[in-house]
Amino acid sequence: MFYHAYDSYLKYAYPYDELRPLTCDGYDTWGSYSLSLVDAIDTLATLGNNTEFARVYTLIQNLDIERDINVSVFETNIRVIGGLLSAHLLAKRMNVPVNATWPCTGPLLDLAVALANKILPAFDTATGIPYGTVNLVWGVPVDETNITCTAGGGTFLIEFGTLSRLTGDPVYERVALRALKSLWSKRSAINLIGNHINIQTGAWTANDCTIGSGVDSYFEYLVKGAILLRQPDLMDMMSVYIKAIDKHLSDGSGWFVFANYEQGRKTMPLFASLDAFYPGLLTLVGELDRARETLYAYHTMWRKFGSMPEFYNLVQQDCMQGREAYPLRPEHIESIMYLYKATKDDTLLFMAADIFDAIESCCKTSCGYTSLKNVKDHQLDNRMESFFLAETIKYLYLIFDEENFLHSNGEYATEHYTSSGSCFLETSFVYNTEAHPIDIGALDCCTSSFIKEKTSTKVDENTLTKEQMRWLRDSLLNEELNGAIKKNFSTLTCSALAYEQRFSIYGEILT
Ligand code: DMJ
Repeated sequence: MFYHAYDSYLKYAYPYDELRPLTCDGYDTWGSYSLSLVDAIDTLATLGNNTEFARVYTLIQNLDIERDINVSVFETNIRVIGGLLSAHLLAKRMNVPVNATWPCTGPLLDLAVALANKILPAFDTATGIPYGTVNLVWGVPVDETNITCTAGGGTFLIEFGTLSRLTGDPVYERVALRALKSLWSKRSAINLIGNHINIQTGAWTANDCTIGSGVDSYFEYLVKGAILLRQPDLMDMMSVYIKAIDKHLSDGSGWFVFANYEQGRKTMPLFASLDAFYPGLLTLVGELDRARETLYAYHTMWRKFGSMPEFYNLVQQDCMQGREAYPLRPEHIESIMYLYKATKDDTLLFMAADIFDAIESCCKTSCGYTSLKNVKDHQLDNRMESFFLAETIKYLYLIFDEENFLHSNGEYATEHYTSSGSCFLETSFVYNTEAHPIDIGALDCCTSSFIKEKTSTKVDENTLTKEQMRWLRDSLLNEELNGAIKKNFSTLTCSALAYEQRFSIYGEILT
């Protein structure tokens, strides 16, 4: 499956962002980054393809990011910066020559930093929640909207935390945390949040709370940020949200619907395909029975359609009109992977096989795999989003490759020697929301080198900014917490809908 999709992209679409699998050509979608290549490079590592990984590793170092083009801050972060960071961290395992200061330096890390610097101006808002778009040359466009979705504001900590911990520059982690915490501060008295927010005033402009579309990866990054950066307070926040979600969004039988964030009144009886990441999140926080209940409910949807519609009305028992598509999304398979990893329940393998078979028989074309326009008649669309290579296939593969290095849960490690001592890599990975794995050990490796370097030169307050000193102290504290937090959590997802489309679905738009 992977090579049919990937080779077709290379043959028909590269250097465009995406493949069109019906017309067998390519086009740019998210910023002319050759996006599918950047999104797919770590899937090559997952499959153990050293030669192709090395070829792509060299190729993407030349990505031109000095272009007068408007790009999505969210998508650039999760797909491009996430992909670059992951490839950077996997380079040594894939036998790409790295220098003595790797993983704290490297060409793809430099590129990720340069790209992050291009989107940093987006965070300069009254709330700290970023704008949705930047121009790679000019910064935030003058006419850029002040409205962003919750996920668009709160899905940066994995990538930006990684940048800070690898480079020693706290600015990235700081802005990402500020945005996350700013969203937290806007929760209602019943601990729910809205769907879209004004980033200058902090007022919610779409009042429906959901676990999925427009919100999903905000929740995901609280959990994964807590794990990756050892910040228990983020996990505490998610615990509060989980209770409120259970109370107000749950229908009591595994499904979650939309509810008004202030009163908790249920507003729309809709399932959205992005909801399907949630059993994975419940697995990560140790709620296995509840994860299973919801995942089984969602699998009935898969069995009904041989795919999942973008939106389904649980009362009418039908797809929402105009939202019947299946764009090859990964969320359901992602949750299956987490739950299987945690339980080894064979039933989940059969579910994964269902998904593989359906995609193989319904979505395969002579030049790739294509989205379904309508899950009811399996009419084909002409799009293979890059996340099919980055996520859907990776998670599917990982379910059936139980010995894969990415499954490491601390029982395996490789020792890495640096000028400040040795550290351990590949003990455990956290996936960003685009399924790009981040090696937790690499962050510790660079953080401790940075700390040793700074402390051995007897840093006085004058050589570091206050912010750097605070960050250093926090990092040292986190090092201590390192041993204390033993839970093995690990994954998961922002929707790729245009804002206008979202506005048309969510009932309550305030301006
Ligand atoms: C991906 O880009 C990411 O998983 C994101 O968080 C949600 N949308 C797609 C997959 O559905």
